[in-house]
Amino acid sequence: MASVERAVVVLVAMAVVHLSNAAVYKVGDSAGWTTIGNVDYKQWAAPKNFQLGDVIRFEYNAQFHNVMRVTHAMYKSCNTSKPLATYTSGNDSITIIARGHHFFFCGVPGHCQNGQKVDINVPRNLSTAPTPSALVSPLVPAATVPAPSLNKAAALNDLKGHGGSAMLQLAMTVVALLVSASA
Ligand SMILES: *[C@@H]1O[C@H](CO)[C@@H](O)[C@H](O)[C@H]1NC(C)=O
Ligand SMILES: *[C@@H]1O[C@H](CO)[C@@H](O)[C@H](O)[C@H]1NC(C)=O
Ligand SMILES: *[C@@H]1O[C@H](CO)[C@@H](O)[C@H](O)[C@H]1NC(C)=O
Ligand SMILES: [Cu+2]
Repeated sequence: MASVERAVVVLVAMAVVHLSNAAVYKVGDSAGWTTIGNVDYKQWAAPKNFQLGDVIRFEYNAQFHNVMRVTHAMYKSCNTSKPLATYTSGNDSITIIARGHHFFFCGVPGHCQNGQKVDINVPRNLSTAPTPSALVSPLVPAATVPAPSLNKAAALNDLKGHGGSAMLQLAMTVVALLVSASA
């Protein structure tokens, strides 16, 4: 039974990778994750259109740096006392599986204060599909659309407009359920 569940998890994970059109972003580009050269990570992140399933890669010398995922409050105050997660490999790939802000900094004393911190934001709103009416109107005449159908239409838009992020969320939910069921 457990092996069947594991097989399903693997299949769903493969589907997620296939559907998500995931991009890989190396933080700081060629500079990497460092305090040398005063890399402006806010400026690095600003123009990026992060999506669910994208991979954020931190490359750094593990003798001098690390990566901590933290809350917004800890991020603002560079508080390293209780990170949500800590990465120390020197080449850490983190897949973004939830919308909203994901805050990271280097936990080595002084480095966050020196600007070694980055906020990866996947916007929560879904209103970015390019031509929603063109996609929806052939399915249901606008005048007769009741409220529940609007939700379905929005989900459909999300699917078409964002490379399957609705499917991605569904798959993630299935994975979470299976993992908790087998734990
Ligand atoms: C850092 O965060 C911890 C845990 O949230 C908190 O107890 C502590 O007071 C914070 N320290 C500072 C200096 O803000
Ligand atoms: C980091 O890992 C990725 C694969 O996850 C690899 O392509 C890349 O070359 C690695 N970088 C270094 C500096 O080892
Ligand atoms: C929704 O997304 C659009 C396009 O990315 C953005 O311009 C807008 O500010 C967002 N609205 C909210 C409330 O986040
Ligand atoms: Cu550092």
